[in-house]
Amino acid sequence: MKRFLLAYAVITGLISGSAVQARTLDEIKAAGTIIVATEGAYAPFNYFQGAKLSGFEVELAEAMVKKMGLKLEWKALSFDALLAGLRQDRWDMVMASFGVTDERAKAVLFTSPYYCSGGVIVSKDAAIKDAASLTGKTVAVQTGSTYMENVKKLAGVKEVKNFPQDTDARSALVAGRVDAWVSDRFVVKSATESNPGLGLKTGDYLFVERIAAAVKKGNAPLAAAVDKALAEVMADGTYKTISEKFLKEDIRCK
Ligand code: LYS
Repeated sequence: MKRFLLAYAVITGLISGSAVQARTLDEIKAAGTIIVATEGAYAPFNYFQGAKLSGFEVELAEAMVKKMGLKLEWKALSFDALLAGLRQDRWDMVMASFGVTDERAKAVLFTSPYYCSGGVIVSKDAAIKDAASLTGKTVAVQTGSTYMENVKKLAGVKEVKNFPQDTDARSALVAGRVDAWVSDRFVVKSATESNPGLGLKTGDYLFVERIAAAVKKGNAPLAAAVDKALAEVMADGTYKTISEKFLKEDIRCK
C-alpha cells in the first residue's frame, strides 16, 4: 500500500509538474508586478539603448501596465524562445512584435492587436521588389519569423537563409551575401533612414499582419485586462504619442 501511495504521489507530481498553471490575473495583482518578455534586438520596436530597453513596444507596455495598476519587470531573450517560455510559466506575457498566425494561436492566446504592419522586400537592386522578382534569388530572414514563413511559401526562391536576429539578416544583405532581406516595413524604414549610405531599396509588401501581445493559452482574464488597458491608452492619446515618437505616425490597426 505504501509503495502504491508513493508511486501515486510521484505520478500526480509529475502530471501537475508538467501542467503548472500560469499566474492568474489575481496572482499577478497580488504580486503587484507583471513579467513581460521581449527580444531587445528589433529597433524601433524593442531594443537596447545602452543597458536600457527602449522602443515603441517597451513604452507602450509600460503605459498599459501602469493602467493595470501594476509594475513591469522585463526579460529580454532570443526571439525563438519567447512563446515557449509562456508555456513554461517563465513570464506572464510576451510583447515582441509577434504577428497573429493560426499556427501560433494554437500554442498561445493573443490579445487584441496593438499595431498593423507587414513584411516588405528589401534589396540593393531596385529590380528585386516583389514576390515574382525573388525567383532564383537568395533571401535573408530571421529564424522563426513570419518573414521566414512567407518567403518559404514562394516556390521560385533559390534559398532562404535564416539568422537568429533580424539585424543579422540585414547585415547579410548589406554585405552582399544575399539578394534580398524581408522584414517589417517600419524596421526597414528606420534602418534605411538612419543609414542612407547603405543603398537599400524598399520594394513591395510580401504580406500584411496584425501584431499582438501573447499570454499563456487559457489565461483569458489576463488577456481581457491587457485589452482593456490597450483600449484606454488608445483612447487617451498615450498610444498616439508613443507611436509618433518611435514611428513618426500612428500605427494602430485601422
Ligand atoms: N512580425 C514578425 C513575426 O511575427 C517578426 C517579429 C520579429 C521580431 N524580431 O514573426
